[in-house]
Amino acid sequence: MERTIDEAAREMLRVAKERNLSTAWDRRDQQGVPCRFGVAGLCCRICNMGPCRIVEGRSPKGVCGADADTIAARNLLRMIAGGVAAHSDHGRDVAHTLLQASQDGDYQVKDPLKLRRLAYALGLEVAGKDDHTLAREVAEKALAEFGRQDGELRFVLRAPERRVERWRRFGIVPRGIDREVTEVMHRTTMGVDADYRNLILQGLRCALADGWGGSMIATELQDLLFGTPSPLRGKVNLGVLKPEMVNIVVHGHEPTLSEMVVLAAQSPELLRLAQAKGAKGINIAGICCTANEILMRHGIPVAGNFLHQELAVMTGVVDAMVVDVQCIMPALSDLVRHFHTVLVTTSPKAKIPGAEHLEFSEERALEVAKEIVRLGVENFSRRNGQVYVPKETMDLIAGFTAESVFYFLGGRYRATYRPLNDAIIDGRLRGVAGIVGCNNPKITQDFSHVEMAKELIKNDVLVVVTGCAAIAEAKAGLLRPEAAFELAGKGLQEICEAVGIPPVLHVGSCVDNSRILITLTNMVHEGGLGEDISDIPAAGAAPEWMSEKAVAIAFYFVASGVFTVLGSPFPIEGAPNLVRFLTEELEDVVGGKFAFEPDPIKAAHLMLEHIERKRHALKLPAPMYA
Ligand code: SF4
Ligand code: MSK
Repeated sequence: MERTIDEAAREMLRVAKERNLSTAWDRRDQQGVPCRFGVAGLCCRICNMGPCRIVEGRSPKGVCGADADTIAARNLLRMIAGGVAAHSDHGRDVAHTLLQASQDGDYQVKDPLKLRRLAYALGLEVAGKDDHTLAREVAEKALAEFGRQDGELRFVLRAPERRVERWRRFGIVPRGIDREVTEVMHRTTMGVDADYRNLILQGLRCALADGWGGSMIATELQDLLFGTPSPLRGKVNLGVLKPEMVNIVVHGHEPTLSEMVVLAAQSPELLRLAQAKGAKGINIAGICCTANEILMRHGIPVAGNFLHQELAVMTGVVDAMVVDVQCIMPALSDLVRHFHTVLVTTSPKAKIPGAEHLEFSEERALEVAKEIVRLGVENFSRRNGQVYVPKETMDLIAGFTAESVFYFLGGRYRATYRPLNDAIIDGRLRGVAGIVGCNNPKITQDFSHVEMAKELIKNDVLVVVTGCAAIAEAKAGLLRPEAAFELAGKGLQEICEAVGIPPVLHVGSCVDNSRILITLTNMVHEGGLGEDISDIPAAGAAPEWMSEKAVAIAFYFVASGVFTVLGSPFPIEGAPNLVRFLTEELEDVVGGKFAFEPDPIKAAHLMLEHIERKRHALKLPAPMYA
């Protein structure tokens, strides 16, 4: 199997081989054939009577009597809870930051209009309050959602009425974000819930507490604090690193830190210091979702996606890699020992042995960010001369949101979903699709993301992307408006040409998948495409997923009524009833279901078939350019 389709990554993998440096791909090979019990989901180690393994014919049940479906469902639920906890803890941190926002502080309200809209949606009295008073009230309301014991999460009520009714009917409206995570952990402990269907219902409720709770809080409050993105130009891939400049790579997830690093890098005092060290300036670049956050709002260049984190260090020009939380490989601390790079951890939640720890705090945000940037600048003169920076860069447009995409489609002064809905109704567009999620060294890097997107746009499906999928599409040039002429079907091409957008729209980081939920909801409200998200000709995919967060995302999309295809299955294949429930029967419950398909073209066709079925159910005409 080829390791990557990205030329820059190929070059760096050659460097790694020459210098005998280990990468995630090598360590993946060293793992050998994975444990078949782990792959099938048939290993349970939640109590000390075990660990138990289900072996057909020999031990069909664990010591307690739990069968394959129960064990695999419990394991899966714990993955969901892990993902929901990660996204939601991020959301909680942002709410804490919003509490600190003040007129003269490091954090201020950057989108007062959205603040008022959001305050209203949260049921707050808006009139007569200044921005910072209102921001504090919004932050307090948001924080209360985490510890809420009963009732329904506030943002859930933003979903179409039919959807909320369906969730109520099956008892899966999330009550409080922390409560749902806790309940998953309770139900999956020894001797509690043994019914795989009942377990999955709680998994759906917990995932909804992410998509319509923690992640949505993160996205919305980040927009308040750092500004709601709007379309802008940027660049991607390892060629954005500049040998003649101090390079500081920010990696992780929370813009609370990276926004301050971006600001600190503009400080005249640090720029002078950089010059004194012989550098031509300070270059900030991002990896993973932190990259997406600062790209979306400032056009800061992106060095790469998940599997680029080690490759960036190997260029020899990264003076500091600054990380906060999530998707940070502990391998980085071994790797930086071969280079002058300083690895800086900043969160008390994520320390890595061997890294320099400089704790970030919202109270001293800019001050700490300056200390971090100074570390990088000081380090510039310690470069040891072994430098290899690939030339590859690619232009892109990012910064689309539930608000801005359709502002564009509706023309400059008509923020409306009408043109999008009409394009689907008259068959110019077949529908919409979301491609999200990670890289995974088990799969050729970026291959599935890119091939799937090309197949969908060729068939007149407008594609939205987030997270590392978005960076993959960007590296392949699909986020350029020109890609529409090169690769899109005639209908999509006409739309892209009329409004000057790419055929693949970057809508943000992993927590920004909540923007897709709002987009789908707005499409329902605009009218003509049914009364629920599950009526829309739409589908989702995570072709290269690896993180528990991707499991949570996949579950909240399915729970919201979206047919979702994963490039590799959940670890449940040894549990046939559970597989059938998730891939067939679940559609009767929530209107969405899963499919597992490793071939990205076949997966795209599963999505297209689903879109066609939905068009048929809505009695829409055949696609205009079929
Ligand atoms: Fe084994 Fe049951 Fe304990 Fe799991 S909960 S380890 S199946 S005894
Ligand atoms: S960063 S969760 S590898 S998309 Fe959001 Fe990328 Fe997946 Fe992390």
